[in-house]
Amino acid sequence: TCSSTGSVSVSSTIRVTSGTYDGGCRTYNPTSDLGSGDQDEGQDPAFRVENGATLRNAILGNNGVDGVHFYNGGNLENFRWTNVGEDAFTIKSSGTVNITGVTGVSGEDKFAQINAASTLNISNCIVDGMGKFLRQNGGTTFKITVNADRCQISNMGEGIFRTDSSSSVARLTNSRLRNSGTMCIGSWASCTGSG
Ligand code: DGU
Ligand code: CA
Ligand code: CA
Ligand code: CA
Repeated sequence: TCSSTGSVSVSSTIRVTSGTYDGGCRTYNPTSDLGSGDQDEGQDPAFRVENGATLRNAILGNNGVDGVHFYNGGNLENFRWTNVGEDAFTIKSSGTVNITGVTGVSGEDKFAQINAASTLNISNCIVDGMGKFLRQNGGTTFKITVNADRCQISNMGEGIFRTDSSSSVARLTNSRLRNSGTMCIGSWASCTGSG
């Protein structure tokens, strides 16, 4: 996990469209141009990762705005949300998203928001203090597949995995849970996990 090596202000979304963007463990501070980090749904993300590209080694500062958006798959490694904003990350279009070595704290509602049929592999995560770990967009029935492994999840007001789709699948393995609410909420085809 990074110790901050300096800070950068972000007044428009940083797009990672190919290869690897290495943040050098700098702290990225969104300006109010992107949003205020509250529950407003109209905010922009700090980063947008696309087409299998990789974002690594960065800290999102105290204004979490709409976090990180993924289009057509992508990778996130060694990343910290200092203060999760509207949500921490969103899968906006189909693909496989691989996330490892991440910490996110102090959200109000969701850590992960899944808005398209996709596979999410997330490992070595620490998530503390928000409503839920993951939400498939309310009212949607496409299939998502979620594999969460070696995560530490604590202080979720509602729970861990929530969907309205009866074709979606989620599992949590090798993880530690404390005050993490209900494991599986909604109509999952399969949902398993324990601390
Ligand atoms: O359907 O799409 O909260 O991506 C309504 C909206 C809402 C999303 C979601 C998100 O569900 O804005 O953060
Ligand atoms: Ca939202
Ligand atoms: Ca959002
Ligand atoms: Ca917050």
